[in-house]
Amino acid sequence: MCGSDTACTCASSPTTEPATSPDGTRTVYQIAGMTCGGCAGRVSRQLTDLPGVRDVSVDVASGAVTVTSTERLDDDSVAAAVTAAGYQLVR
Ligand SMILES: [Cu+2]
Repeated sequence: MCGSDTACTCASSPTTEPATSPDGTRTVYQIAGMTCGGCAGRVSRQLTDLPGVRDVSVDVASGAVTVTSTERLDDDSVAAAVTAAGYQLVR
């Protein structure tokens, strides 16, 4: 990528962020249709209602929704919650 064979630092560096942390499992979902903070709020509320969910963080610009839960969530449950909010889970 950077044109240098030696001492290249642009190669992919190892991910230091663990998939699971002591406070739960973090999963990033891609959701289509969100355009503003109101959308984010609706999605966030629906997902927060799912059993085991501890935290929901929505990035409207990219459509990425990070869900922290005590255990791994069922994709269908997440999709249903997103649909209930009026949006679509991309998978
Ligand atoms: Cu909106």
